[in-house]
Amino acid sequence: MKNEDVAKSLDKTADLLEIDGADSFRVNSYRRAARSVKDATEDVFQLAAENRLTDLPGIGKGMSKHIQDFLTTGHIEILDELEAKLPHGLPALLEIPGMGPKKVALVFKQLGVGNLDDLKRIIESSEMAQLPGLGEASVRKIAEGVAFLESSHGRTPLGVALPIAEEFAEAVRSLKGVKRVEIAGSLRRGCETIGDIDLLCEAANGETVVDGFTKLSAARRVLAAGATKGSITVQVEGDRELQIDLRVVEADAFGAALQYFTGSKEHNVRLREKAIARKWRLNEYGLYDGEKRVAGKKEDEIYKKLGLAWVPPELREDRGEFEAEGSFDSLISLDDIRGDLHMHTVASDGRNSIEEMAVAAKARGYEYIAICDHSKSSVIANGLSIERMKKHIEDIRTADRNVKGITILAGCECDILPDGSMDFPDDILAECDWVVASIHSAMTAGPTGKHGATQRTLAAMNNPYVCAIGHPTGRLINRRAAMELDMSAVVEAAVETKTMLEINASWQRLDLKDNHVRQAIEAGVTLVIDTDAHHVDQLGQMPLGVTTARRGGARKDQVVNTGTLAALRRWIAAKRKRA
Ligand code: DGT
Ligand code: CA
Ligand code: CA
Ligand code: ZN
Repeated sequence: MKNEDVAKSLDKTADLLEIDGADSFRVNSYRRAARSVKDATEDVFQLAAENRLTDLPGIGKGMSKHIQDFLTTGHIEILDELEAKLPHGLPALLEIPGMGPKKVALVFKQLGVGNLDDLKRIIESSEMAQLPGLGEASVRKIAEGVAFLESSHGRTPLGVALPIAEEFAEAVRSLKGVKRVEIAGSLRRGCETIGDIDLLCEAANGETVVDGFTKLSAARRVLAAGATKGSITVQVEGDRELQIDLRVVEADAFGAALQYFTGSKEHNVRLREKAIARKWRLNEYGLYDGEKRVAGKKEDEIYKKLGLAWVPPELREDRGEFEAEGSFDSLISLDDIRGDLHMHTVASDGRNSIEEMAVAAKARGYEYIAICDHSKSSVIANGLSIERMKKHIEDIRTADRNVKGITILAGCECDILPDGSMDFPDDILAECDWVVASIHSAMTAGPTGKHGATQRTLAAMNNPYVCAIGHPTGRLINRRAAMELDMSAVVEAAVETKTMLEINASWQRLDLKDNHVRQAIEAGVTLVIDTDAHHVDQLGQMPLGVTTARRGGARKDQVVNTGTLAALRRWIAAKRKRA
């Protein structure tokens, strides 16, 4: 059990208490405790063993007892009571975008809604819109939320699936007789969500390898176990299960199998047509001229023999990769990244200090970073007032002098307000080296209705101090749909105003997404790939952003943080001078 598990149970208790109608003081005490446990740098087990749980902020004697109980028995009494009392389908309703505990409580108490099916029925009828405080607009939003949830159902975000896949690949690698393991499927292509994990291994003793695979302790259920293929499930995100397929192949077919099982299906169909055009055959065992295997051992040979350049997995979607001229050598890669220009510190809602972030970034080999804490309107994220921001800029300057070997830029993530103005006045922004502007509020409605988000974004880009737009569409993978944004207008204005667009590499966001990346670079936009790290560990999310950029076909020279600090400064100065 980890801090995360404890925090989840405390959060769930808060949710159910709120649905049950408990007073907000009590609800908040559980929420605060959950956050405190999640943010704790020490293991709760350790803290509990030393009777130090109450050292954590927001955890008093009573709460510490609940946590102790949970650690020893796996139960929190009050949570058990709530679960026994309330319908089992209620917590799932909280997953629906637009449904908070208050609304769940309302439909439960007034209309007896106890699960998703009940809710769908009630949405169809007119009853729901008549409830006090709901109305047609919010019912429509909830209906959209249900549809959104169902469309994403069963797919796991890339950032969740990848570490699981790597862990299992490593476990299979250590099984007897295994020569080589690769991740294939949508995961190798870097898709933003994953249906199942596909692993491929080279070994001669298929049956024993599959047997070892199905007996790994993290396996929850075994779906299939044969001589060359095994399927298991693992638990992810609460109660959901994620499938992992393992296929065992011989060395001579490994490249062909890797190509085949990487997909996509659409890409493979096109590739097979190329083989057929030469009167050859292509399958997961190799490329054949009659009975003769002309390629199979190595993946790139298959492409080469068909007269093609090897296609990076991220581009195998039949979105123009067969029509592309020349090789894909200039596609951006992780090694090209020289800095990270969006991260938070304890000054707003981050967990580490400026120095800690800088030292961690330096350890990753970066030459520069920008500290971008929240501006004053982001109240829940502890946004900085003007006075605090002034002091923060000084602190960043001091840290920059103290930490050698990396440049720390003074930046901010400034809110774009509902009317399109910036949350900080220009004179504060002018003191920053780098400004990311983001929308965090009023995401569904703006002053001009449907185009609110577009107008706000365009207004922000017109500010000479705004260097980049942060997470431009505001979507959260599987959780919240993108804002209604006229992306053509945004990319056009980005070029016109010399404003960069961010690929936010945070696993929940990946925003811009792949097809928007393509649209942006085709229009001539310069991109910046940032982690938006709130903790030193999250600096490690950069590969997800780079993968997204690769899926959009971005070259190194189209991403500003592959360049030198001097080039970055020139870019910023050029925009300021235009104004
Ligand atoms: P997913 O799991 O839904 O995120 O997507 P994939 O692409 O990983 O799909 P999956 O796991 O069903 O199959 C892995 C790869 O195997 C797929 O990308 C291409 C290949 N494959 C599977 N079934 C077929 C098929 O019927 N025809 C062809 N050409 N390829 C297939
Ligand atoms: Ca798959
Ligand atoms: Ca599969
Ligand atoms: Zn941020």
